[in-house]
Amino acid sequence: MNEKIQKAFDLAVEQYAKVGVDVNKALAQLDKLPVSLHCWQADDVTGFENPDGALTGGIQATGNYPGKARTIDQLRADIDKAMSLIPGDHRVNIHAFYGDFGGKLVDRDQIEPEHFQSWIDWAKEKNYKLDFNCTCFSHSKSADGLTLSHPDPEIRNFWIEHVIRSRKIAQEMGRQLGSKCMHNIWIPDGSKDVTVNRLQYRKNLKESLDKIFEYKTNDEYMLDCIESKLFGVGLESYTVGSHEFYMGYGLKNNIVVTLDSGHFHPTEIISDKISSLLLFLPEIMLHVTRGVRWDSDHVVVLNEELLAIAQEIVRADAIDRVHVGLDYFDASINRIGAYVVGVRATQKALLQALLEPLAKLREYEAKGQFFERLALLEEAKSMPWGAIFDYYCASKGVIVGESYIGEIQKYEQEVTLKR
Ligand code: RNT
Ligand code: ZN
Repeated sequence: MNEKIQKAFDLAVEQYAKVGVDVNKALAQLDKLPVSLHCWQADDVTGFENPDGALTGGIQATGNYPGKARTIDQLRADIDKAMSLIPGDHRVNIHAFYGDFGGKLVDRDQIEPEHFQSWIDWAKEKNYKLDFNCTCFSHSKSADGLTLSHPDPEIRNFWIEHVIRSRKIAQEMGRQLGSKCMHNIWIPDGSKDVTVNRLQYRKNLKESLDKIFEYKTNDEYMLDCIESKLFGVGLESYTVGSHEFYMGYGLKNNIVVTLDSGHFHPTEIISDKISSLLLFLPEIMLHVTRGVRWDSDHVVVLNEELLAIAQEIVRADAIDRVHVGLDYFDASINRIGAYVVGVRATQKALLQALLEPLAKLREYEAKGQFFERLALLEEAKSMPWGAIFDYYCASKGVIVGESYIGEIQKYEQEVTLKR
């Protein structure tokens, strides 16, 4: 351990002890908080089913930065590189159209666990755990913006089959890796303009989900999650799977609700939703992203809402019940850098939350000492959590501070720019 890092850490530990915070305990908790890295940042949500296929479904990756991953090996190498610059053990979140199809066209209603075996083997080798998603977009059968809520029962059945198969794959991932795989269902369904029969599409979606969940999976291996949305690009006027829809469905059927921080009105935050959902659902899933003016999926940075999300998880004693995944796709900057910035920001937020003088704050609050609570919250902001994060990185053998920029530049020169 570098002497200066150790010294700064020791001083910080003393300072935290004064406000009743046990730094080593906080670090042990941080270690138990994996972040799920979304595989789709490395290739602008292209997947391997059809490398020339256009991204549809009302989501967009803007930018044309060179070096995107075009093969499974490239994508895995990029994730490995990002992981090497992130302290701790983490998860990788895979979408169904990233299967290892060996150049063959395997349609969505044909995918099998075998198409994901090489992902599982890679994860085993690298000590990652996996999460999974069905892919209900970028496909000819979703071209009109409708999938599970489609008026045509044949199209609905196609997507039902796809989602059931995806759930089986998730279950196999969880079984082989010995860690519950979170399987997320997000569909783009909606319409560009005024929709009259809003009820009918939602009925269709409800029935499709009922059929999907008729197939029972093993909760130890996988958990289903359902993700709502406010609107999509080109689907601005109506979204079938709205927040109310999925919250209702999730609460009624005991299915995990995914809160994506970009899927609400621009001033609406997800941090304050966590404690409510936790009272009614056993677990929740987060998709952490950064919207700028709209659901733009910018790289996550350490801002007020990210910190508030982390604080809510910790303050609600829910680190075992809230799954943190990232979900952004910025094609305008170095994509590996985008991963590292986002994960490190998330970990910094979680660490700050774990280092909060919570016992004292709770005590002040319970006694109605609100000036004291405010003052301590303000002081906590400038406590030396940075020294603790540096120590955490160093103790995990990961580059400390901004020096990782050079590592990414080197990888760019040696690898991604040569693609
Ligand atoms: C889209 C949703 C969804 C996707 C991924 C690719 O708005 O956020 O989670 O980003 O499934
Ligand atoms: Zn999402």
